[in-house]
Amino acid sequence: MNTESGIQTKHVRIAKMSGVNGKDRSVKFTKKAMITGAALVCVMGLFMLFPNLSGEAAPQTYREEGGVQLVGSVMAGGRYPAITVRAGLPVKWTIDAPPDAVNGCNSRLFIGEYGLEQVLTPGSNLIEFTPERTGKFRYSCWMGMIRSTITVVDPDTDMGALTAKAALTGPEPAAYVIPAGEVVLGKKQGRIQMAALRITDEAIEPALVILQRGLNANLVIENAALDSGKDVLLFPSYKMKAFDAGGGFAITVKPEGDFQFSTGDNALFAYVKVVDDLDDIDLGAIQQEVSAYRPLVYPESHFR
Ligand SMILES: [Cu+2]
Repeated sequence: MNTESGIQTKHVRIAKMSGVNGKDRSVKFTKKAMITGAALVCVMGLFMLFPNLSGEAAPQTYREEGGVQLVGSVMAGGRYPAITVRAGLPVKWTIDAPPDAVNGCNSRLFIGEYGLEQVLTPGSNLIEFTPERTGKFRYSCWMGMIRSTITVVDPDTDMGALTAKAALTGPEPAAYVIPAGEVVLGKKQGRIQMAALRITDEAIEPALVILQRGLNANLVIENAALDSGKDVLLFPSYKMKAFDAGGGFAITVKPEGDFQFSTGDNALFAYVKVVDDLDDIDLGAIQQEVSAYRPLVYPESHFR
């Protein structure tokens, strides 16, 4: 293969910003010149991602710890999760919101029974209350359009069966913080944008990708990992798996909303932030948002 068609790497300092600790630090951007079309077809698996519009709310996870009921659920764009808890014990309810699930309609939820208002942001959201009386209580978004229920059962109900079932079918938070220090921006070339990444055994580099909304994007992802668990990439927002055909992945997507992706072994995660204008971004805010985002592990059955 023509050596001139290989990947060139250069590090460009393009921004100075204020770090989280208040000190100025420079952000390193990795930009790689793109591979020619011929080389791409030679070595990489080509994948097109199409949005999955039907988000289903997963069942809850449940366990008790120190007299507190710990409930976990994952929300979908058009649906709130229904939960079941026991009366008399305090509840700590974590709602994990996938990046594409929060919108103007569902971002504020009201629980009338407990007089609670909660703002939901992508990532982990904690709601605390103590249910005193049994029954089925409705909660909804601020407009009353999206509704779901909190079912409060008798204190002596066995919650075991519920828990076991949920563990098999629901996405669960991963113990992983996406490293947002290094960033790659989509590079506009006419009517497409491109970004080059690399997978090693330690990380997806960079793990933060910023793309412009609605503009077709080519993600060229080199696979330099030795571990075969990195030969598959998972795109849960698209219910899609991509396979390394040798050398890496070439992913085409028309991004409409943020999404995460991970290696097939769910050991490494990356985040794609989608913005209206690549030339007008608040990088520090995006890095903070992505650092706080808790990635989700989806069950095998989620993918086509
Ligand atoms: Cu609403």
